[in-house]
Amino acid sequence: MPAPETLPYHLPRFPDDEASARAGAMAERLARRRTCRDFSPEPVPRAVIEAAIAAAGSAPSGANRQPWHFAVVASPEKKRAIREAAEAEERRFYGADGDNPKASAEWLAALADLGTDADKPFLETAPWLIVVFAQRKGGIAEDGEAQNYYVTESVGIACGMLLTTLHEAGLATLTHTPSPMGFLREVCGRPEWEKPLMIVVAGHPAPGARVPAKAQVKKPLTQIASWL
Ligand code: IYR
Repeated sequence: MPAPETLPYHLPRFPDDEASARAGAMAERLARRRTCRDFSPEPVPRAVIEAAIAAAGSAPSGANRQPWHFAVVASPEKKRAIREAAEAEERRFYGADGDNPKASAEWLAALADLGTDADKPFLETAPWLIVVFAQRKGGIAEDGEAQNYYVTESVGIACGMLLTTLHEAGLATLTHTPSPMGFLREVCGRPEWEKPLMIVVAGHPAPGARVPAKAQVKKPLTQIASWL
C-alpha cells in the first residue's frame, strides 16, 4: 500500500506556566457547567448551535468515520412530540402512573438528590433540542453499508465537545436520555441503523433557575487520577 498523504502539523507552543494557566482557566470555566432543568424560552441564534455542532464534528473517531448525526429540533410540534413520548417512557421509569417503576429502588435513590421526575417541560421550553444519533453503519457509504468502529466512544467524545462549546457560548445544557428512545428515530426521520444516544437540550436558563447542590460536588483530583 502506498504511504498515505500527510500534512504538516503545527500547534501554538506556550511557555510551561502559560500552558498550566490556560488549562486551569479552562478547567475553572468548565467546572461552572451545570446540568440545567429550568430553561427560558428565549431564542438562541441558530449560528451558535451550528458552530457548536461543527466543534462536535471535529471530534476524533474510529477510522475517522465520524459516525454521528445531529438532528436539530426547533419546531414546537416536533418538540411537543418528543416531550410526550419521552414523558410516557419516564412515567414508566419512575412508576408515576401507579405501576411498579421500571427503575430499581437503588436507582431511584441515586436520583433523589437531583430531584428529577417524569415531567420534562424543558423539552418544549428550550429553544433547541439536539438529538444525537450514533451511526452503527454509514460514514463513507450514504446507503449505510460501511462498517463504523468505536461508535459509542466516538459519539461520546463528540457530545463532550458539543457540551463544552455550548457552555463556552454561555448556554445552559442538559443531556437527556429517555429509555428506550427508539421513538426519536421516528420523530427525526432517521434510518434504522442509527441509534439515538441522547438529547442535548440547549438554551438560556430561566430567570431564577436553580440547580441541585449535590451536582456541584466533584471528586478531587486525588480520587480520579493516579500517576504511575
Ligand atoms: N432518564 C430519567 C432518569 C435519570 C437517570 C439518570 I442516571 C440521571 O442522571 C438523571 C435522570 C430522567 O431523565 O429523569
